[in-house]
Amino acid sequence: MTTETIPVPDLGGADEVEVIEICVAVGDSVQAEDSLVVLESDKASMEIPSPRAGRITAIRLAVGDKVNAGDPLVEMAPLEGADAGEEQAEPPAPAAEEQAVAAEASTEAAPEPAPAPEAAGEPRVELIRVPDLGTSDEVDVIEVPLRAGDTVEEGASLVVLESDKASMDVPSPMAGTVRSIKVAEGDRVSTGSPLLELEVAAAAPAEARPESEPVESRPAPAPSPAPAAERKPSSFQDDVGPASTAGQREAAQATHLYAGPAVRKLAREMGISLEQVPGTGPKGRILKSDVQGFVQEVMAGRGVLSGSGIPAIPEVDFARFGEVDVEPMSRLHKATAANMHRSWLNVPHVTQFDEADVTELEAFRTSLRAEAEERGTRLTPLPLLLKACAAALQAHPGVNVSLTSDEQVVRKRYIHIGMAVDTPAGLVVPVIRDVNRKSLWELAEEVAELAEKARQRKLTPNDMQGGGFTLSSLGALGGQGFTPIVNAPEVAILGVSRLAVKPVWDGSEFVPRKMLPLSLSYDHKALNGGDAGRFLTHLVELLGDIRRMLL
Ligand code: CAO
Repeated sequence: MTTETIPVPDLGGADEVEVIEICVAVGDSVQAEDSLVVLESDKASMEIPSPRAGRITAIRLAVGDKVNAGDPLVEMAPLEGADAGEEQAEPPAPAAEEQAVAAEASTEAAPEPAPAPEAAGEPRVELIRVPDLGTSDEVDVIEVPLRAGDTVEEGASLVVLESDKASMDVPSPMAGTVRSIKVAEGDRVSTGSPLLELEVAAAAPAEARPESEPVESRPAPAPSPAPAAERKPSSFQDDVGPASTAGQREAAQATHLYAGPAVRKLAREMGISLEQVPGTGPKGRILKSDVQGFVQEVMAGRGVLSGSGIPAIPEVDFARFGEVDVEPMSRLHKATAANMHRSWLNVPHVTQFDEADVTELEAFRTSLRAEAEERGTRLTPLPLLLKACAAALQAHPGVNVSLTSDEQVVRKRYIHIGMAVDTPAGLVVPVIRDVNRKSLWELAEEVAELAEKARQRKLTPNDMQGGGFTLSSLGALGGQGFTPIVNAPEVAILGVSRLAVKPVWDGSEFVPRKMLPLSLSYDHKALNGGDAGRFLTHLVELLGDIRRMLL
């Protein structure tokens, strides 16, 4: 079997052009004109079509390589059998300039030879035309970033043109001020079409050229190397991200992600997936300003969170609907919001509900009221709940764990429980250590002490670290149940709502019982429903009969 090396074609003078996508794999059968790779300079990107049909036997470059004309691209063997039947007549090799990946120098728009200045030192107006596109086809104007009066540097993008195969920035051949713009987005232009008039300072280098001397004509860029009709219609290459497999490309194409090469390059440099960036250009095209705006939103903490792909909530001018007061969020509010959001996005939450019959527990607690007063403390349900949670965690150590990013399970031998405290400044979660080793009175004192410290904003970072489980009691406020957010990296949190006297069937009659609503939210990455269910059922049993804590 004879194989042939297919080289990188003439790139119109561009060198060191980056490979951004390889469209074929070893073993693939390709037809003439099928795309082999996509190359991209800072000004244009372009599919390199196969010059003939064949089967790929080796790929000689990789994504990220910088290549030059003549570098080996792929090895190809002739097609055999049925595949060979599909082979079409070999198309004429595209002209060198038709295959060009535009380099900055080679894509310069062509200025009209200038009329003689009326007086030395006066500015002159250059009519800038579409440069040689290497094809007689018309291409779309997809972006006109300038307005009359804008100043441009030499090399700045004047317009972005796009064919069905590629898009390219047309850089300005010289510095100047835009006098008028001759095209609009959506227009179709071809080589030589007027683009804009540029007022050029008298001292501009172009003026030094003899009037009759045409602007140097370099090998032309080719947004459309061959008439569209001759090419396979599937590709819209420049408008999809550099996906590496056919499946990814199809998926990307399905999303109709429109962006020019400079925009894609900018996004890549900033580590942004264009799929996250809402496009404001025609057909939803993503503009440079969209990428920049997106970065600003993220930096300001308003935009999409890292890689989540969640579209940002649009900013609303609430004052349009009535009087409003606006004040900055406090640091605590911001920290709580960030923690909640992080946990909400990272933790697959499940919440399980139950009710504990705390009739006896409440009777016991009430019986201790006088003693509590003597001790100068208050015995709310919370210390008893802490005690019961500690016993349940001891019996179900799988709930007292954290997962690490390198897929380890950290089992904690200590039982430290966080307690959500509602303060005027916001929510804080001080941690009570070694709950299992402390008496009810010690816990009651510590709860009161930490709650007071929290309200006076005197908690230290150390007071709020090291928890393995959290208790969030809204019982004093009311409510029948809620779904607390796991305080990651912990994996479970117990929500406690207001106890209510309810009729409970005891087997022969309904009896009034004090029922305490509980909701256990857990991280389904760490716990399964069975683990969480066993833990909550055990906790309900302990609260129903605190003598069981002695077992
Ligand atoms: N059902 C009925 N009454 C309850 C109750 C419940 N589940 N839990 C507490 N109570 C009662 C207490 O017994 C107390 O009554 P007495 O004054 O008659 O003793 C009263 O409600 C007030 O209790 P408290 O709130 O002062 O004390 P606590 O120990 O129950 O809670 C603390 C302490 C710090 C946890 C609590 O004040 C608090 O800040 N809770 C809010 C937690 C929170 O915001 N969670 C949500 C976080 S996620 O957004």
